[in-house]
Amino acid sequence: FSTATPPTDNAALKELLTATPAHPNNNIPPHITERALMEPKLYQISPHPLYLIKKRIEDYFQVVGHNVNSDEGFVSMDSMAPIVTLEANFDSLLIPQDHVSRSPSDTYYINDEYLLRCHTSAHQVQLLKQGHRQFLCTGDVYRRDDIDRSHYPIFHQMEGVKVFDEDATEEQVLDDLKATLEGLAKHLFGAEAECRWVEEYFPFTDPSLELEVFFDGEWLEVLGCGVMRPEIVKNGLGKGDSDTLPRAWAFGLGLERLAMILFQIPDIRLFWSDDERFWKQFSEDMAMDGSATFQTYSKFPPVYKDVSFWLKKNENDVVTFHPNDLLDLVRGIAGDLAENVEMVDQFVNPKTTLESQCYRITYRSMDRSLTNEEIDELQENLRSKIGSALAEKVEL
Ligand code: FA5
Ligand code: MG
Repeated sequence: FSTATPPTDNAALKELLTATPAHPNNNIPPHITERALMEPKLYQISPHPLYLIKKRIEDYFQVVGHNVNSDEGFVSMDSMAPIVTLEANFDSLLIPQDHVSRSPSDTYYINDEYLLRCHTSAHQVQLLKQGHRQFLCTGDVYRRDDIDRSHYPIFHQMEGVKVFDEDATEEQVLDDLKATLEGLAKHLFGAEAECRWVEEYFPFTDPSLELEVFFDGEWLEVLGCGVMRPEIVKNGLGKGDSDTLPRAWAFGLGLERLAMILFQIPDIRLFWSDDERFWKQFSEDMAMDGSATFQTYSKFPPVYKDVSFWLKKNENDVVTFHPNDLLDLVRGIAGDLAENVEMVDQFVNPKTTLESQCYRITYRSMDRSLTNEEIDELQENLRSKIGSALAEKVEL
């Protein structure tokens, strides 16, 4: 196990993120670096909806203090830097070497030791080791992921962990977890909200579940949770050789998803808006009660553009292109004008066995009408970036 400790202050973060030449493993584009260095975090700015939802959740858990150590009640941690070791993000959670979340197509690596955390679970063991037994931990997390209205490469999670007495059974812990989170859903959305449990798999919990809430015509996944694997709890509690199995539950929830449901925010990009038509709809008193419905101030027309290319094979006859390679380019060029990207066509040439894929990009601004010229320019830019940055992986 590595003993490296990640930097905690912003200057050290910046140095690591912008080191030149970048480590060969570094796959972090500039638009991600920029946001990783942003201070304060969105959930620290009143009355941003992420600030409001975080306060409401802390209210439900009757948080006794922030960034402190306490024997009683839940403590809320919200200023842990987003750079963590591979050990913290994966190994300490028993995530196997071949798990897809370790792949550079899914996770943003800085070098072979550090990455941008892909979940707040990266802090579970660390916080247990510091002596915390009931805590919430909020932070910005990073993933190479889909482009649509509920996915964004930087989003915010809140982790919750509760350790039980040695004599608690797995069933008691699971029942407590479900009751706690069902209570949270009611606290946030009222008794009428439609929720359902879905069985899941996480390497670090067993059993594992996800909670979905019905929103805007579809089931939206809001959190993952489960009974922590005893080996992980043992490691965190420092009880390496005791015979009894320590029990704890853990959950990781998506703050954007919960805020979208609570305030009826239709698109995840809105959280990054600096438009006053967005900001003026929220106020500090909404942290405590009343549910407000967000008034969409615009639904400007979308512009659709398709791009298609052949997937090249490397010397071992394997395709190296991953759709997330394209999505990073789209985000880098179009920023928040990119609303959705989906593959609309796929074709394999029987003679060459090469595959071609066609992607449809939906461009739309949340604040204004787009002109054809500006989108043509973005699309042209994208094509040329595909030709250069992905030259080894695809052919236009
Ligand atoms: C996890 O990240 C686990 N660490 C959660 C967990 C914690 C399980 C503790 C067990 C114990 P998952 O990948 O499903 O799980 O993400 C958790 C939540 O983050 C999702 O339910 C969703 O609400 C949110 N989320 C995931 N990806 C995105 C994204 N790209 N944009 C916005 N929100 C996202
Ligand atoms: Mg999930």
